[in-house]
Amino acid sequence: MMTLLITGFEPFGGEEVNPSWEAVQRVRSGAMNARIERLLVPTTYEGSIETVTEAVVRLHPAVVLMVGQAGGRAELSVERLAVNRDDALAPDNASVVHEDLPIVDEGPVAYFASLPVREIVTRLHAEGLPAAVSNTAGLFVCNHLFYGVLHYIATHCVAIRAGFIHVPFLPKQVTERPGTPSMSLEDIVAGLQIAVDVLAGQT
Ligand code: PCA
Repeated sequence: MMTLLITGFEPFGGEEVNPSWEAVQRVRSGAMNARIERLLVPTTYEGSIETVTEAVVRLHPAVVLMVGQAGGRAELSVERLAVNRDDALAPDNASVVHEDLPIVDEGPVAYFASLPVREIVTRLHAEGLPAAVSNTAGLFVCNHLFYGVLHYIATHCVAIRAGFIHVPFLPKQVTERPGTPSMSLEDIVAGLQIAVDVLAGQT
């Protein structure tokens, strides 16, 4: 039985919900041979990577799928790349701001996601969901976690595949933001479920 670890983030930036965690809680194990473990990650530079790597040590997952909110994006973004840089004006949930800092001193410039990003996007399109391969997960806590987990995997020589999907705001988050895109929780959950099914089917 393979374990798939799927993570979502706490609300941040004054929001009451984070669609990533709302959706992650509703994703089900897609295949008979797959077990899903769900994990809530703090939206902080400090501790977010460790929260996930501790769960990796405890659960020995074959796949780690991290999910975060990308307010303003209209589609499910399957991230291709994590870069070794924090640089955001926004404070994290511990009121910490990181301006132009490496995540890992002397670490590689970037890591590719080790998931079939193109195949996941193709499957999402086939099910009628707006989705795209994205080449930037931003330079805030999501990219920080994504890079940190890929670096952990690379430096600990563990055979784990890992990737990141950014999801849009929920409709209730944009009621007072005219023109800002959103996606229903139902569609976000359906999209994550497809990604999980692709990954469970491959391992
Ligand atoms: N999105 C933020 C951090 C937490 C989240 O859900 C980001 O894109 O960096």
